[in-house]
Amino acid sequence: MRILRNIFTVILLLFVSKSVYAKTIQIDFTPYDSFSIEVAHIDVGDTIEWLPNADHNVEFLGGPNMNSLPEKSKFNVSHIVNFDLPGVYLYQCTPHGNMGMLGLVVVGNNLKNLKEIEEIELSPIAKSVLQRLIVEISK
Ligand SMILES: [Cu+2]
Repeated sequence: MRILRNIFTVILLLFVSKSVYAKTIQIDFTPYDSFSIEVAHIDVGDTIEWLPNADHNVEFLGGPNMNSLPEKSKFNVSHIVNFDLPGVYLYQCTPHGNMGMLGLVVVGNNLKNLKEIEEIELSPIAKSVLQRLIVEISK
């Protein structure tokens, strides 16, 4: 019986510690029409909160599951997304995406869909910003 209880305790601890260690990071907007963190590295299960802003928002263009991307944010409302799928996510600010206001989220250090992310159609300026951010991933 004691061994059963010990096993149960270990399972419980694993479960609790997973939720305790899940982090939330905040991303803000800079005065230069960019995201305060352009390449965010997070663990599976972590959450990102984009702070409310009147001029900028968050619109996902790609992720590990292209059929189910996080929803687009509204202006002036804090936007909270929990990332359960490992892989790379690309997002833009809707009004400033063409001028390269982009961000990447790398979940679980997993780059399996990076090729698909690189192939997403963007304006020429946004494309060069994306190339710069991809270089930053490996730094
Ligand atoms: Cu913007």
